[in-house]
Amino acid sequence: MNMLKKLWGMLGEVDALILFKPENIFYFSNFFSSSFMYLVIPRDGVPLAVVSQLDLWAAKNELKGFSIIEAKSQEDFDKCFSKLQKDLKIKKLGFEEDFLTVSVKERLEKSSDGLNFIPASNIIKKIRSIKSRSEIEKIRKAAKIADEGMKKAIETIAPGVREYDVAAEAEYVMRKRGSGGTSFETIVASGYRSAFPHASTSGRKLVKGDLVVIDLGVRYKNYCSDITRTCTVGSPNSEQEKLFQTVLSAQQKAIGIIRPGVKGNEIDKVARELIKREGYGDFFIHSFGHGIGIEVHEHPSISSSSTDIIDAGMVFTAEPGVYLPNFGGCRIEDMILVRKRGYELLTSSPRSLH
Ligand SMILES: [Mn+2]
Repeated sequence: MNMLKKLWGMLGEVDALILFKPENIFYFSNFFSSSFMYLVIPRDGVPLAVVSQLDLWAAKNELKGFSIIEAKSQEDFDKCFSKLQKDLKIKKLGFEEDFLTVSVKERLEKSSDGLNFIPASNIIKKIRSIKSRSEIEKIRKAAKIADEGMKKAIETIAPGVREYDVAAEAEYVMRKRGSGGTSFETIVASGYRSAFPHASTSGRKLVKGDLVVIDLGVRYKNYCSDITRTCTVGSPNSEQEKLFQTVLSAQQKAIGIIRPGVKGNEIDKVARELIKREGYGDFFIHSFGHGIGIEVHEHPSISSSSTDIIDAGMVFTAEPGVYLPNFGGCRIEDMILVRKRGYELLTSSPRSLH
């Protein structure tokens, strides 16, 4: 496994890695479980999965290349770890410092002897941020399904239609196209509510002249998509047009500089400066974008403080937004795949207000 080679190259002296986070387990094993389990991946030798009875048959069928150990109780999980530490002579254990709860860490400490815990989360994040060809195909499909949902959402917009009608129509179409569920709660935010960057979807009825922000995404084979469009109900007025053109130019100009070697904060800065010049500087209150993959938000970060270095194979969103209280908001979000020379857009819904 290519990613394991990368992992050991970056993990230094670590003897083994223990993983509890479902998304990390999936990345290294192709097995997704929401119930408690862990993987122990030794630097040398066969990796192991300790699973509950609930996951036993699924794991035996799907967890290729792993030794499967069943644990029947919490004590069992701990005893297994104790035995593995001895058998594999683990002295330095890589672990997920950004995920493990205090109580699980205490259990590991209790059931082990002379063990050093080495933080490994940042290394795993970096490895996961460079997508393989097969991951890119799944993300591409997730993005296509989201495009179809967006098309339906925009078609549904009309005076008198409720926000959750729009969300329901989009989600139905996406399910029919193979979505495994939404990657986050679909946002349809209209009128004054469009100025809330993380608005939920309500029963508000659309009114002629409203700005409507639609933000949606799906999971396809455990990979996420995320896209946002902003529309008006009926024709836009000149202020709405100016707001929209500013956000769109900021997005396009910033996307234009994407290539390997650029830093997250350099991309963010291009969009932020353009928005500031147009007088909306105080109202772009979130980062320009975020990595996306097995999780809807992952490495890298495209924000004003991010020194993450962009590289080929990364997938992230480009989503500037401006939110004017009592007027409305506008966000435009697309998914970008970084190529050796430049980038490719994975989402393709038309960008227009009406
Ligand atoms: Mn997003």
